[in-house]
Amino acid sequence: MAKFPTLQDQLGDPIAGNGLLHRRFFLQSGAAIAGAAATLGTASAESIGTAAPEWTKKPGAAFNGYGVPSHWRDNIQRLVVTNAPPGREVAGSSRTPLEMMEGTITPGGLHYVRNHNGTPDVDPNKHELMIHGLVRQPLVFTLDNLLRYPMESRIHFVECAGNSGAISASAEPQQVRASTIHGLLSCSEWTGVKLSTLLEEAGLDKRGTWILAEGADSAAMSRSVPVWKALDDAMIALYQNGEPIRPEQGFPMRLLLPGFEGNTNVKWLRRMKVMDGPMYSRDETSRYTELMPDGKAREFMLQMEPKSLILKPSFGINMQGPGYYEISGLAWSGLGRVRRVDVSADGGKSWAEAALSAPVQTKALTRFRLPWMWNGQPAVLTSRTTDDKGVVQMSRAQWVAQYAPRQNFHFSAMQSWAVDAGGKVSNVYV
Ligand SMILES: Nc1nc2c(c(=O)[nH]1)N[C@H]1C(S)=C(S)[C@@H](COP(=O)(O)O)O[C@H]1N2
Ligand SMILES: [Mo]
Repeated sequence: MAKFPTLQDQLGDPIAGNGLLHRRFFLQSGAAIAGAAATLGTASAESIGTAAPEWTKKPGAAFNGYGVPSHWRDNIQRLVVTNAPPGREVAGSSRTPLEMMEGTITPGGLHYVRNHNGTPDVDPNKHELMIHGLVRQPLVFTLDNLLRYPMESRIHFVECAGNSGAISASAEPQQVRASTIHGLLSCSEWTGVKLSTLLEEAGLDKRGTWILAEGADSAAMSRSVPVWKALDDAMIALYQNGEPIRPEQGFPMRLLLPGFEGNTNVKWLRRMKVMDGPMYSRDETSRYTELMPDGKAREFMLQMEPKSLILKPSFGINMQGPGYYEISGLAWSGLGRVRRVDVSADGGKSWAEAALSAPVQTKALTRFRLPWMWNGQPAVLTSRTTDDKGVVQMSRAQWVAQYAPRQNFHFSAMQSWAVDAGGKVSNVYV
């Protein structure tokens, strides 16, 4: 008699410590996956048939102009964090609830927000973008002008230079959700005009090596951007996930510098001045540099390093007893594409390569997954990514050793989560 393969047959034996299984489970045909999933289901339905609930028997809600998420999930909210003095709460951030989400795209309403002086209410009919300095002809664009240029769409993450740092740099691991630590990170499909198109029209002077980008908010946030980046993949973004860019992301236009630290992605962009060197503006001298052990500071660390993060499980997302689980998380690199993600369940002693969910795009969040048969014993989960430039994510100890004490910008080290025998997940340093 033919014997159906059991879940264990399909999953195979663990390939790394504490029950990590081979990623091929996710690469196999749907049949194998269906077989495994069925084992988590039950044999009889309670809501289909005579006991069917109310909503199956009467008309549903009417149409509306702009939909909102299910009220059953209205606990999925950005986490507002501000250390500003009373009355100055518009300076601070709200963080994307990464551990409550799936896939890789951040809906507009959950994109993290980092503001230095609040979100301005910019009138798109009055806003202007000026390109001047070392150019043949200074140009001023309105939104309507820009909308007539050729556009392109690309999926990219934006990550704050301060992401992960303040909390990960603390001496003791803090017991907070992944998004409290790492939630200054989001990923969208951005649509707009290539900056190189506008710079070509203005006519770049050969002496132009840097461009000062300035926002129209009352912080007048400004950062110097190297010309090579402006001519490479920089965009004046006008749309975010298909809708006009949200006010909090820079409506009506922002500078998008894929893979560069968040602060260089100037929102409510009003001016770009071509110069023969960096401006050393307040926003780039008061922050975003790293003090080295020898007392010198590292400046213009513009590209975000490869990074990965397990979200399921993570602090607050506990295990529901021994058995089959999918470990899942996000990986990204400001230098290019994610090439691989390795996962450990024994604090880095042994590793298994995770499956990457397609498409894997450059400077975009990438979802990784790995099957895990948890035997109910304590485990320490960690992930480590390598990008297509061959750069490998650092351990916390390696990262900290690069700098003088208490540095916390551009923190890109590995995050570890301990699982205790009861399935409770906590933040640990390994
Ligand atoms: N004009 C302006 N641009 C700005 C900021 C700002 O306060 N004003 N904050 C910067 C910082 S520090 C970051 S991390 C990103 C955040 O982008 P987001 O709010 O769309 O997530 O915007 C950058 N651009
Ligand atoms: Mo930032």
